[in-house]
Amino acid sequence: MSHWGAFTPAVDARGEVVSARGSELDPAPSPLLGNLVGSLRHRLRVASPMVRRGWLERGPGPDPRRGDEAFVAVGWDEVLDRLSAELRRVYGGRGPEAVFGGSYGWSSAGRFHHAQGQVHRFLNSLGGYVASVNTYSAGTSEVLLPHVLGAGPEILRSLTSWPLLAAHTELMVCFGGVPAKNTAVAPGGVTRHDTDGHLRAMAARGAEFVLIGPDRRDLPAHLPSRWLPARPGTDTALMLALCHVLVTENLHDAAFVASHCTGLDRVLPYLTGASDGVPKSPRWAAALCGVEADEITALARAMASRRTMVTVTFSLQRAEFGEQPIWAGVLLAALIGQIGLPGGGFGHGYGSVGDNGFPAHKSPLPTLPQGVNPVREYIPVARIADMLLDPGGAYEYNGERRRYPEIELVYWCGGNPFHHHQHLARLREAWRRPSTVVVHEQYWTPAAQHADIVLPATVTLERDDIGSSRTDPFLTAMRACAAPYELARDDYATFSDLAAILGTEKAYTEGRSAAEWLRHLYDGWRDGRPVPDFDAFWAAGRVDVAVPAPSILLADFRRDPAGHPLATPSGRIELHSEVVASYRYADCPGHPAWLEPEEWHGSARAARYPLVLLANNPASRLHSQLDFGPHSAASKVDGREPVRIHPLDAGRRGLSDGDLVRVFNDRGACVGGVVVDPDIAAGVVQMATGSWLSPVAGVEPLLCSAGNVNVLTRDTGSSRLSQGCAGSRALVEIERWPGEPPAIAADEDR
Ligand SMILES: Nc1nc2c(c(=O)[nH]1)N[C@H]1C(S)=C(S)[C@@H](COP(=O)(O)OP(=O)(O)OC[C@H]3O[C@@H](n4cnc5c(=O)[nH]c(N)nc54)[C@H](O)[C@@H]3O)O[C@H]1N2
Ligand SMILES: Nc1nc2c(c(=O)[nH]1)N[C@H]1C(S)=C(S)[C@@H](COP(=O)(O)OP(=O)(O)OC[C@H]3O[C@@H](n4cnc5c(=O)[nH]c(N)nc54)[C@H](O)[C@@H]3O)O[C@H]1N2
Ligand SMILES: [Mo]
Repeated sequence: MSHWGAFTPAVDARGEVVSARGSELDPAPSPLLGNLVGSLRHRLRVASPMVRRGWLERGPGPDPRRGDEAFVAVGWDEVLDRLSAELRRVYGGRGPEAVFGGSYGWSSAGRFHHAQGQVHRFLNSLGGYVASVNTYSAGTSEVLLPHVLGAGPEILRSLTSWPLLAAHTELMVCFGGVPAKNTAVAPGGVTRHDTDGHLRAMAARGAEFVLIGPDRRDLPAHLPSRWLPARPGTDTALMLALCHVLVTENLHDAAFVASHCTGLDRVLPYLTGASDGVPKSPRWAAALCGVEADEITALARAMASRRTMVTVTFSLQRAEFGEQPIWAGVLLAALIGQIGLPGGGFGHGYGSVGDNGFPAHKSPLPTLPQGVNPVREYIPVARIADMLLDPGGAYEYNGERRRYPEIELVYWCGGNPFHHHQHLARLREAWRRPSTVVVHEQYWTPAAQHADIVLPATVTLERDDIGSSRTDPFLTAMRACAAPYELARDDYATFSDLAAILGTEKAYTEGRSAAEWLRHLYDGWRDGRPVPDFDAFWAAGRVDVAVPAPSILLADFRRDPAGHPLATPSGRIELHSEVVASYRYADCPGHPAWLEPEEWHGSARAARYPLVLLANNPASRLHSQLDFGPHSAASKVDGREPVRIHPLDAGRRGLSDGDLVRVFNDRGACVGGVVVDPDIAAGVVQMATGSWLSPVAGVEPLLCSAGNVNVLTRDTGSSRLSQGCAGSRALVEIERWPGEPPAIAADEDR
C-alpha cells in the first residue's frame, strides 16, 4: 500500500522494484505508482548513518555551515552513542521544552511504521517535546471552521458523500475545481480510486459544473462545464457578489437563514455597502476578479434555482487571508439554503484528496499509541521558521497571545520541511540556529542535507506493516519484499536502540518486537469484529472493512437545529462570529470580507513581479517523494520543474516550449522549463511544489537549479486567527535563462 494506491510490486534479484501493478480492485490505478520503479536501490538512498563534519568535530551548536557541509559515514554503534549523549544533554539541561518534535510530514503508508507516530512515541518516552498543531493542507480552515460550523477537521471528513452528489446535484460550483490530479492520493492509501467515476455519474444524470479558477485542468475535461477564469486570490470578492445578488434580488432562503444561522444582520450592511459605502455588487467584483458582472448575476440566479453544491478546494485557504474564501463559501451556501440537503450545500476539498467525499470509518484504525506529552508548548505548524528565528517572540493565534519556545534540538522523521515550508532562504537561516538537527530519512532529501545527524530508514517494501486509512474498504497486509538497503533500519529499530541506551526501552517498546506489534495492533482492532485472525489476514493479503453508508453533511442539524445544535456559541451557523470579532484582528474580522492580499495582481508588488505563480500540489508525484522516479522525471523539462504559461505571457517574453527560464522575486529564484499552455489563465503561471531544493553555491538570495517553488513563496501566516500556511500563490517575474543553466545537485554524485 502506498498513499497513492494499493499495488503488487515485482522485485528483481538485486532487490529492486522493476514494476508496480495497481490493485485489480482499482478502477483507476494512479500513474504515480511508476515512481516506485528503481526506488529501492537508487543512488539517492541513505546507505549508512551520517554525521555532518562540523558537528562531529566541534560538537553541537548553532552553525552557519549547516546545509553546506560534507557528511562523514559512521557506524550504528557510534552514531547511537553520540546521539543518545546529545539527547541526554538536552533533556537533562533545558528539558523537553527545548526539543522540537512536531516532525510534520506525510511519511509513508502503513499503520505501525508510521514515522510521526514513532518519533512522537519515542520523544514522549523521554519526557515529551514541543509539538505542532494543524496542517499545511487545511490549517486555516481547521481553525476557522470551529467558529463558523462548530467543527474543523471533522467537517472535512464528513462531506456529503459522492453517491448523493451523483443522485441529486444539479449544479456544482467549484472554486478551485475538483482537481483530478489530487485524487490520486489519500493519507494512508486508497485501494479504489473512485472520484472520477462519481463525477461521470453526476454528469450522466445531467449535473452541470462551473469551474472558477485560473487553471482549466482543475476540472476534468470530460465534464459539461463552464470555465470562469477568475484571477487567483479574488474568489472572496466573487462570492460576496453572488451573495449580493441573492439578497438584493430576494433569492436567498430567508427561512433557512432565520432558523439555522446567526449574524446575517451584521453581514448585510457590508454586502449592500451601508457600512462602508461599497456595495459588493457584481460590478464591484468584476473589476477585481475579471469575471463579467452579467456572468456573476446569471450564476447567482442559477444557483438559487437548482440543487447546488458550492465547493472550495483547500488551496484557496492556503493563502494570506485564507479564512475569507472559506467563510464566504459557507455564507453563499447558507443563503442558498441547501446545507444539509442531499447533493446541495457546502463542500470543502472535493477533489483535493482522494478520500474526500467518501464516508469515514466510525471506529478507530489500528494505531500505535503515542504515549503522553506533558509539554504544553506548541506552535501552529507553519510558524517553524518564526519559532527558530525568534525564541521568546510574541505572536497571536486564535485569540491567544503566545510566545515561541527556545529550541535546542530538532528531531524530524517522515517529513521534508525543505519541501513543505515557504521562503526557503529564510528557513535555511532559521535552521542554523538550533544546536542539533536529527533527521531519519530513506533518501538524501534536502531535509537530510540540512541535518547534523542522518539516520538511514527502510522503505515500506523492506518491512512488514498493516495498511489502512479513514475511508479505505480494506485492511491491507503490506509484506516486505526486499532486504533493507545497505545499513538502513526501521525507524522503530533505531528508536528501540536509543530508548535502550537512555533507559526508556520498556515505555517505548513495551517488550514487543515489530512483528509482535503488528499482531497486537491487529488484535486490538479486531476485537468485537467478525473478521479473521491475524494469520488468516496475513495469508489472504487483505480483509474487508465495512464502509459506512453515504451521508449528508449537517443533515441532523438541518432536520432539527435545536436537537442537534452546532458546537458554536449560538448553536447555529455563524455568518458573523462575536468570538472572532472580539479578537479585533484586522486580518480576520468578524464576518467574511474582501481584504486585499499582498500577493495578488492588484497589489503594489505586482508592478515588479506581474505574474501570479500558483505553487500547487504536483500531478506527477506526492509532494517531494520519489521526485527522481521515472513518472516525475518524465514531467520535467531538461530536469527542471515545468512552468505552465499562457501563450500571451510567453509571447511577450519571447518564450517558447522547452526554454529554460529564471522564475524570480526578491525572496529567491529558481530554474524552470517553459510549457506554453492556453489552459492556464493569462497573467498566471503554474509550477508545482516538490522538486528537490538544489541551491546554487554562492548565489544570494537562494537560487534553486531544480525549480523548487518554495524559494519564491512568502513565509507568513494566513492571518493572526489561524496562522496557516500561505504558500499557494506568490508574485513572480520570468525571463529566459541567459546561457548555460546551473547543474542540479541531485544529478551529481554525493
Ligand atoms: N508552496 C507550497 N508549499 C506547500 C504546499 C503547497 O501547495 N504550496 N502544500 C503543502 C502541503 S498540503 C503539504 S501536506 C506539505 C507536504 O510536505 P511533506 O509531507 O513534508 O512532504 P513529503 O515530500 O511527503 O515528505 C515526506 C518525507 O518522509 C520521508 N519518508 C517516507 N517514509 C518514511 C519512513 O518510513 N521513515 C522516515 N524516516 N522517513 C520517511 C520521505 O522520504 C519524504 O522525504 O507541503 C506543503 N507545502
Ligand atoms: N498528485 C498529488 N495529489 C495530491 C498531493 C500531491 O502532492 N500530489 N498532495 C495532497 C495533499 S497533502 C493535499 S493537502 C491536497 C491539496 O489540495 P489542494 O490544496 O486543493 O490542491 P492544489 O493543487 O494546491 O490546488 C488546487 C487548485 O487550486 C487552484 N487555485 C490556486 N489558487 C487559487 C485561487 O486563488 N482561486 C481559485 N479559484 N483556484 C486556485 C490551482 O489552479 C490548483 O490547481 O492534495 C493532495 N493530493
Ligand atoms: Mo497536505
